Amino acid sequence: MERTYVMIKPDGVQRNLIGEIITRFERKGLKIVGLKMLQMDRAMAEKHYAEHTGKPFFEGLVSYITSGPVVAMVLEGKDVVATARAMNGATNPANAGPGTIRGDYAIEVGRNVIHASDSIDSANREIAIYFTENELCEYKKVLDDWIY
Ligand code: 3AN
Repeated sequence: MERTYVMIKPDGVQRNLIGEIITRFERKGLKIVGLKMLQMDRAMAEKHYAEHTGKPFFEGLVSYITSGPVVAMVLEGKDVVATARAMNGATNPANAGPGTIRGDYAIEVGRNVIHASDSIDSANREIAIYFTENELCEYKKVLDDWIY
């Protein structure tokens, strides 16, 4: 089953949105197979955002993402990479539709509350940054036959 990496960024934690955001993914029917809170350091941030190294917003991005704890999770389900991206909304909250997490809770692109992997390859790379194999849970829910 497909997996993706989702992270509630420091502003989401500071604004008491952890429960609200996790609830959205649970109610959608996606399965949480990994979950923890952590404080990212600079090395971790540079690894996560390696593709943005050298961009004008890179330093601001690193200091934002390391400014406080984040909530890291791995979600599993059919087409979960695309589904989590759609639920998050556009990177710039100004372009994120109502009903999406960024559309409902964010204004600034530099404070956009949530991250989700943009491809299966990115998901595999990002999951390995944050979770060891034994921190991810394989389990079956009684309703697995019709809900993920
Ligand atoms: P997404 O998180 O939607 O995949 P990316 O990967 O293009 O978007 O960007 C990663 C993060 O970098 C964004 N979530 C946002 O916090 C930040 N970011 C992207 N573009 C900008 C920008 N133009 N100005 C400030 N921050 C940006």
